[in-house]
Amino acid sequence: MAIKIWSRTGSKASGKKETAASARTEKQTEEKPNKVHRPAVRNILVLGKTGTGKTSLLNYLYGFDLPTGAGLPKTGKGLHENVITRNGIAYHVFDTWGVEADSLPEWRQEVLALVRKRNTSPRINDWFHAIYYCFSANTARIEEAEIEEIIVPLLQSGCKLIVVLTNAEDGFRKQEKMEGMKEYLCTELEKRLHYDPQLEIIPVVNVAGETLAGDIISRFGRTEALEAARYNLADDIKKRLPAIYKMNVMNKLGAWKERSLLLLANGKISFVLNNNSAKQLIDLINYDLLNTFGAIDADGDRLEAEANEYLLAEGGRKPLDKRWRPEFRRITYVKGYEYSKGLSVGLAFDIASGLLRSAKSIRDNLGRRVEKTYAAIIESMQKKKTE
Ligand SMILES: Nc1nc2c(ncn2[C@@H]2O[C@H](COP(=O)(O)OP(=O)(O)OP(=O)(O)O)[C@@H](O)[C@H]2O)c(=O)[nH]1
Ligand SMILES: [Mg+2]
Repeated sequence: MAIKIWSRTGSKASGKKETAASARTEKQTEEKPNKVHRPAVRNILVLGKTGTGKTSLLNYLYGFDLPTGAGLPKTGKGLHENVITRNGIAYHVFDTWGVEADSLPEWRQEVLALVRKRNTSPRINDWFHAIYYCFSANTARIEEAEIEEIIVPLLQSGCKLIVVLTNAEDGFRKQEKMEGMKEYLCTELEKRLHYDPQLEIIPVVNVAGETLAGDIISRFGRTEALEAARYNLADDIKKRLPAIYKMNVMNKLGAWKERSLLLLANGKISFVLNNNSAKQLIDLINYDLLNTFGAIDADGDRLEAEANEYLLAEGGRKPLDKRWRPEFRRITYVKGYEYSKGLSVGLAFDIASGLLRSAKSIRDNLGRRVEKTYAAIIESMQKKKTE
């Protein structure tokens, strides 16, 4: 089970391996001035029962000044989006309040629908960039329903959760309590999941204070929590981007094929100038194919730029690995030109051999060429993938 438990000093129990190559890229990016813009949007979701320190956690991690504690209006219970702009970043904060164990099943629908909608978006801007689940180490209570209704379904839908144990300041049997919570959580998750969940467990003190004996309690856990969020987001980007890109490639090529076949079915073909009409049609189809390849490339670049905004923001040093779209390396503008040339050469050959005698033969012939080109492009993508 890949549950990473953070120590108070912030080192992970299962340390990250650092290769020479990754160290090199880090160094390179450090030397270069950071030209990448910061992302303008951050979506954050905080879950947990009432009084577990969710709002305090947001204030501590992101420097907000949201009202916490007792005396808050208990109307409007549930999930709320709050937009807070700080240092040019719009934080879309989804905080919850007043949630008790008995309202978990109804809360579950709302949370899961929201997370699924956002995290399947092709724009990184829409995703949740951090999801925290709070338990208080004071009460040390973890309800089975919280695991069953919220944590497990979220993990199953591919989310990464950061479990925060709030109120982690020293206290009567505090360490023992926290160990117990971690153990209970791990055992319960192992029972329900049959793969490694992406989960971090981080002890945090959200508010500074004083013990009864007059000792100062300082806050801690911020660096660890933010680092975990950054690590999770980087992993999501790495895993989701190729699929998003592939879907876009398929959609764009499919649309090109449909447009071309429609053009061939309805395009004007002059009986006097059969061969010229055929050339004109294939030129239009070629031009469209080149544009399609250009658009695919541009979309890939835009996706990469958006990913790097997030990866390089707030102290992140590793840009997206340049090989993030390897199986689609053939799908480039240059390759598109080769395919389009293939269409023209094939046509010239058919004209020379006198194959195109009627409008119908032109339509059929060119239609077959479009289908063949489309199949060849898709096949080349799949071949590259299994190589
Ligand atoms: N000592 C200590 N107090 C904390 C900590 N986190 C939160 N608190 C206090 O616990 C109380 C509840 O915190 P909130 O942040 O309002 O809790 P919440 O989860 O947002 O509660 P609801 O909005 O009602 O769901 C407040 O009085 C906080 O000051 C912590 O880590 N240590
Ligand atoms: Mg709150």
